[in-house]
Amino acid sequence: MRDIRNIAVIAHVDHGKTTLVDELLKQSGTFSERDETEDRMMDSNDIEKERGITILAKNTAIDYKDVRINIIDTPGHADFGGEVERVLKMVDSVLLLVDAQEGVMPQTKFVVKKALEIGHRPIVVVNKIDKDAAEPDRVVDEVFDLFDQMGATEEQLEFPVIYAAAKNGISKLSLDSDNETMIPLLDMILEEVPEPTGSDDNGLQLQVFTLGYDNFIGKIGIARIFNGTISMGETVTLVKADGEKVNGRVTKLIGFKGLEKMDIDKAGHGDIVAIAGFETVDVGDSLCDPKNPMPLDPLHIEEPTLSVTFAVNNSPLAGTEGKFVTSNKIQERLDAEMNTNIAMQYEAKGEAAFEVRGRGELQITILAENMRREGFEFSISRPEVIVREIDGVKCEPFEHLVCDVPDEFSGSVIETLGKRKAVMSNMVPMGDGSTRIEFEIPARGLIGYRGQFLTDTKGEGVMNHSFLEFRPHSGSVTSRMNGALVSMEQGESVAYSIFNLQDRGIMFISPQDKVYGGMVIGEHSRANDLDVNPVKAKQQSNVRSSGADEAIKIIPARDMSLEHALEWIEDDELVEVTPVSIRVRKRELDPSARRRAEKQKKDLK
Ligand SMILES: Nc1nc2c(ncn2[C@@H]2O[C@H](COP(=O)(O)OP(=O)(O)OP(=O)(O)O)[C@@H](O)[C@H]2O)c(=O)[nH]1
Ligand SMILES: [Mg+2]
Repeated sequence: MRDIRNIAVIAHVDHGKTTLVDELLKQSGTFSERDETEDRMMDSNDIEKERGITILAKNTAIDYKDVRINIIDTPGHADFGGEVERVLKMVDSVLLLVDAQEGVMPQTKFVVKKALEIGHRPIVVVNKIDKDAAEPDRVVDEVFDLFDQMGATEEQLEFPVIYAAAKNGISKLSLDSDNETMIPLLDMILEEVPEPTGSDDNGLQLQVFTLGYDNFIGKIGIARIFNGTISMGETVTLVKADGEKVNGRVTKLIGFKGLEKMDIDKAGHGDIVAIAGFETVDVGDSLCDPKNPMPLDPLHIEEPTLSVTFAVNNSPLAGTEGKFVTSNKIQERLDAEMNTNIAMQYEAKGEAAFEVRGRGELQITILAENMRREGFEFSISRPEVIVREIDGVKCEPFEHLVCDVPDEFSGSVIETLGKRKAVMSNMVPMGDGSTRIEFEIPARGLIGYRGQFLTDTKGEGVMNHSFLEFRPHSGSVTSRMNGALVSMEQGESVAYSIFNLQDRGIMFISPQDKVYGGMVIGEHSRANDLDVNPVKAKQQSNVRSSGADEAIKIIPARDMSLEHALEWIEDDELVEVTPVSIRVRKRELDPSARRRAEKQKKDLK
């Protein structure tokens, strides 16, 4: 069988993984002259394209000097760390990208820890050396120190280094080289990445690391073959994580090259292929030789840290905008999600609600965003951290937070974070008028913080965080300072009322928006909630008004995106999500019930 190398590309968010894969695809001659190529080709789904981030790990393959190189591009955002964890076992080495200016960031630490644990010896790619403020030597030192802290072996500490400007298609072994291609990196992959172990002569052992779906052929498992061969039409044994075994026939065997998929007849150990014919296949399952089924260890993924409740929408506008609104439909959709995404979990809570657990707000928002695009309607509660009992002690997730802020704002950032129980662990001037401040903070303290951070730094700060560990519960943290403006009427909002209300705070609605009693239509400038009437029209009088007071000026409403709304809400509020709208509402729509609930809560304290 052919010569193979398997690698994953891992890094902190935006350090250039997908861009690097583009260049490897282009420069290995995978495309013909006529093929049109675009940027970040592997970011193929709509939300990935819109946001310019990778969400799902995806594999591709290139042929270079007669060697097949299978490459898995992974997401860098901390919320999708589960995707990275599960592919690390499928490869024999990793390309660890580090931005030549930003250096080691929270998610760099996370992916390095996981890669070293598995025993990989990473190839370190110092990327973006074209940046003016690049300091490649400093970054290599940082990476060395990080490996050392993470308990790297001697061999892992002697990692190969290569410098790159992926955007320009350049890689070089030393900074003074004038090479203008990716060839040095491609050669390094052939030299440094170990060949797959195992043999074609052994019984089949293959593990599924991601799932696909095709309308014609059904569920597809994308898998690495660790031992043996697999052929089209062959009967093999599917072994599930719980040990259950089912025999089935391979109805389709698919190979990868570049962005193409093609039918193949046979594949051998070390290769990555897609297989159809097993409707019950899940991530982590093995396919084995029916004569002697020896499944591979199930994939272990770190537990979720955050939960929210997805519930059937019961607002007065329920069912008017969505296609799928029932509890059954929502549950089916969540089942489908958890099948392919082993970093998420859900549990039914009563009749019409589901507690969905994930790694962070973005992961949960992306699921919700996908669902609304598919026509779902539902409500989401405020994210809560998952508390775990460890040795009899109540523990909560802590995060490592790195803030890069212009010097003049560092004081206010430290102060606000202090109230959220963050402890500063490091502070260094970055030389360009900004400071890098590192904190350890309970994940709870980060909920809803991003908006505040952007305000505190006039939009110039950059913050990044990544899961650290579970630690003993750290006491209460401050939450939203402002109350809500709550509608007391149902109907369509009127420009005249909004004009009169906008002195009271920041509006979330525009004239002619649908509103209902209990819906939150804005943020009050004070701490308490205020019931207001946004549907009241101007009193008609017989006296003709002078033209002047008709030209009222409406301040544009704050754009409540799903993310924004989720960050903003408190425990007594919900976000109503439909394919058309994102609305914020009180859990209790009825004002007197709301007051009673509030009073009860105060009495309990
Ligand atoms: N200056 C410079 N910019 C680069 C380079 N490589 C990538 N970029 C830019 O960095 C940004 C992020 O690139 P991506 O390839 O999407 O990064 P990524 O690591 O795949 O990001 P995630 O998948 O979201 O973690 C894009 O705007 C790229 O154009 C480089 O070598 N130099
Ligand atoms: Mg990417």
